[in-house]
Amino acid sequence: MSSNKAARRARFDAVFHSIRDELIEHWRKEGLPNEALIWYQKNLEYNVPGGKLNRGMSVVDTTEILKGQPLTEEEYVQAAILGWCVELLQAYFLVADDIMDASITRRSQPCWYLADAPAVTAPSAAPAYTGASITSQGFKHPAVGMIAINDAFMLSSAIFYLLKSHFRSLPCYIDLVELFHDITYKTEMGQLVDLVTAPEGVVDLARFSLERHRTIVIYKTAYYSFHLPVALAMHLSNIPEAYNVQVPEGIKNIKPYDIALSILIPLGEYFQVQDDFLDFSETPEALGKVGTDIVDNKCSWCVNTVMGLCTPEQRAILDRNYGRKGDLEAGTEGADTEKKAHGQDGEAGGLCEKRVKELYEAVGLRKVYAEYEAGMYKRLNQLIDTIPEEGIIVDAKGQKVEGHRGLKRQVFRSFLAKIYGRSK
Ligand code: DMA
Ligand code: MG
Ligand code: MG
Ligand code: MG
Repeated sequence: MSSNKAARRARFDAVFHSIRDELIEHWRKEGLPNEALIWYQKNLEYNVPGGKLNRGMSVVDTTEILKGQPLTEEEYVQAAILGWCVELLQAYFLVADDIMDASITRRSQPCWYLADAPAVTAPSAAPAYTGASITSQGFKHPAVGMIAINDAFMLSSAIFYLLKSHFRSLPCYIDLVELFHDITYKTEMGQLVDLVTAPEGVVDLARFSLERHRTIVIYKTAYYSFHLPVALAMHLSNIPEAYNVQVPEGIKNIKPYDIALSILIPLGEYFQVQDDFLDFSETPEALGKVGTDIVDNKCSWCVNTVMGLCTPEQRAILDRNYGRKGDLEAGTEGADTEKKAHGQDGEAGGLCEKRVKELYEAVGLRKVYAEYEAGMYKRLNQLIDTIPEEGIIVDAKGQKVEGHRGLKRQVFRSFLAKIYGRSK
């Protein structure tokens, strides 16, 4: 990490610490018991700050690009709080997603539902809450387990608490609240389509298609990962619903939120195709999570693409081995291979998964992916080139309107640069 990047991250992290303390302080004022405070703090610390933070920091970056000059301290903190709200939303989805996908690790640590429960049950060991970080007590605790379901809800509810406490007096408050509600709903729709397309134990590749894949990834990933951070920054920057902008051909009336959406959705689609490909191609060490898509019978970009490339013989191998734990051909599929399929040693699957991966290699999926990525990069850049570089708002006569900010091309360029060619 460059020192500039590390400094930006440290500044962003500092805002997390202050909102964490604010949330815990609220619980303390509610008079809740110490065990609950300790549990909630660990939930926040374990699930919210440990990722790449691309989504959260994009709110800050976008706000800065739209302003065209450094943010004041107050503007920075506002954008960073919204950024952490996006990270809280992401944490909420991931805690639930890992339970539903039967995942093992996330961000190089056990998934929250499998993690050691905070030390709140052993009275002599439970430390008094001091506001400091919780450190390991050096003994084995029971796992968090299904309390993780309520923990996920609380990560989501924290967003609305923070919006109210920091933004209630701003004109954009209701836009921010509605945006979080609408995008949450859309993401949940996507998660449902993802899950019903991949029923456990009912393997039927005929129900998959790249069209179904597209619906899944737009809803489960693109809206919250790409549209949400940019739309939040646009509302915070008081960008209106529609305005005139000077383009080389004259004056054009634009709808900035619709235009942003038209680029951010394909960007998000591309991002989830990367996630699907990395699930197959990367090691758990490099990725920080064990890939589960093949064993989980997921309608992934990989399986859909391979279905379009393989011979009837290869298709039969796929039909026999996709979505299965253990080794079907040796007759060991089922409950006793469960552990092997989702083992604790970082090994994701059994022989069925291995055969599917060999097939992916045999049809040259890596090369097809590289071509897809190059093509998508080109297409996205062409789309981005249609946005005015400066986006200066003008009236019907072409006179600059002061006090408002317009959309800028650099918002999208910077997003694409963050994800192009990623391997994590
Ligand atoms: C994740 O899809 C989508 C949401 C809304 C969390 P996924 O299951 O492919 O994600 P991951 O590979 O990170 O488990
Ligand atoms: Mg998952
Ligand atoms: Mg999932
Ligand atoms: Mg995935």
